[in-house]
Amino acid sequence: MNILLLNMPDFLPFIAQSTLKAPHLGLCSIAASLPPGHNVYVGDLVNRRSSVRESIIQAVNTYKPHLVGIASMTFQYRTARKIAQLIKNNVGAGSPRPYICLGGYHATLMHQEICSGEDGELFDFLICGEGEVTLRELVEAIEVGARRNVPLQTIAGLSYKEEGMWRHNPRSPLLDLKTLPLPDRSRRIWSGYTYHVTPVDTLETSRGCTFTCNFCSMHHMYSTTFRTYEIPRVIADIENCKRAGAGMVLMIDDNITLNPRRFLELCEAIIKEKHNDLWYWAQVSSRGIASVPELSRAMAHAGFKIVFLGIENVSKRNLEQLKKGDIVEYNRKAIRLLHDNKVLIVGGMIVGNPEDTYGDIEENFRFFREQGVDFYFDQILTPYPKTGIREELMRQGLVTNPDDFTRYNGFWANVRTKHLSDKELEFVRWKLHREYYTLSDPTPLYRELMGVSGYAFRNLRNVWKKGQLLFNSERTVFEREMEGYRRVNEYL
Ligand code: B12
Ligand code: SF4
Repeated sequence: MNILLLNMPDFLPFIAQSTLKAPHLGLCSIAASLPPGHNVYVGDLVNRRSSVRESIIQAVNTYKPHLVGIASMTFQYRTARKIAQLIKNNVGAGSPRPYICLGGYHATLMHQEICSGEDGELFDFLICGEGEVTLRELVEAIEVGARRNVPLQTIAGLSYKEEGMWRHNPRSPLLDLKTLPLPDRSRRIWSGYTYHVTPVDTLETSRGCTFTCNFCSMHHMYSTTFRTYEIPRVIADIENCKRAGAGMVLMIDDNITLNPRRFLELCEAIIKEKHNDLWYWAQVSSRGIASVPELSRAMAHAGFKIVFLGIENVSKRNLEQLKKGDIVEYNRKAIRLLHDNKVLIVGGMIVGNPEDTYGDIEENFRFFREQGVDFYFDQILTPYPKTGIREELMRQGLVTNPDDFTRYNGFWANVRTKHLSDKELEFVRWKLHREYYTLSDPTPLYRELMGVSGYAFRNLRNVWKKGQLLFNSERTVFEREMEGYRRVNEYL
């Protein structure tokens, strides 16, 4: 049987399409778990953004899939449904239409809603939660030729149609990670995954997180659990990334610092096995970094040059609202420890909390500047489906866009605060980002590490951005920029 697994191309509008093209790991993990004897092809559309339609048509005509699996986050779902439609209507004339199966975050959160509406016509199957075992069982059930006849109702995590009606089987228990084979990266049909020009790959060392931040979609996937891979398995996967040509590896765990001692052990193993010739990136928590001071040093030696640090907010009231706990002091300590060891920081900031005024939002930018955070990843609080914060904001009448999920990526405002409209929130975030980050001097660590060329590049951009304001009002420049971003993820 031929199986084509596709990941959606949609990306964050403000990140230039060429900056980061990181491959989807879940599909390679699923590919490795499928029964032997099938032809499995993984097509990640992140590096086909300029030719999505042609690439799909070509892939379907070349590989003639019997089953197409589509992976989609919530904001990518519009593209996912268009691709399902394209395959259903146009492709493979003369050969039987492939089964189409949707998986990933949006399917997991919204399978009931998708199947009960018109979109139920677009898909043959939906899979909730982890896909490795459920898709394997589905493939066995529909295997062409072999006719093994596994009844669909026994496949945990599967939604399927019976006599035209959708049925939703109970979710499967969380997988024992020890049973999962290493991801199979050799199944990728397109190459060219890069961070700027460096070849990049992804790997995971754990799944899940035991915290309960109420803006996070994690809990519907893994509940509040934390499962880890054995360290030798992670090292073997790093070797596979190297073999696949990676110069940089993104460790895509939700919270790799949940057990900081284990992360320390992993860094030591990377050093011992001499894999610290790669660049690594991870999402880290300030609590984890601050609680084991020697961790930052080990990370630096292991090759972590840059990390994403969930700083989120400087206001205790907002942190409380986000169910994040009081992490302000941890944030300060973590920034210092990472910088002492010359690890650059992308700071995550969430603005647009119910009580936020202009001044509250500016306080966050000021904090980032004072603390010397190197890059700002400022997002607007997003009411992702089925999250606690969505319910809370809906109850308070603060969700201004409950339905158009294409805008659910942290960049657009889908909420208002008690003091700022959604439009104003977008403007305030844009204005402060320019003032405090884009137009500011690079941090001392950035200058030291990036040398004259990095510094000059940032300054050139700053001069250009300042120049725009000589002839136009701030509002005009803002509107123009946003107009450009609106079209970024329109592919089909
Ligand atoms: C790594 C990551 C990123 C990386 C992506 C790099 C990359 N190419 O992998 C970066 C930092 C760029 C990123 C950005 C964003 N991310 Co992100 N990201 C993650 C993270 C931490 C891990 C994803 C991952 O690879 N997991 C490991 C693999 C093995 O699991 P998986 O992808 O879930 O796949 C499994 C199942 O979902 C399922 N499955 C998946 N696809 C399919 C398809 C089929 C056919 C089947 C059957 C099954 C199936 O089976 C897989 C194996 O078990 C998740 C949180 C999480 N743990 O999932 C958030 C997460 C996916 N991101 C999220 C969001 C919102 C974003 C952003 C929109 C904004 C933001 N806040 O950062 C941007 C969007 C940019 C983009 N297009 O990628 C949300 C999605 C919420 C939602 N409702 O859609 C999550 C869940 C974070 C959260 N805590 O809420 N992200
Ligand atoms: S710490 Fe991160 S992964 Fe864990 S619940 Fe909070 S936002 Fe989600």
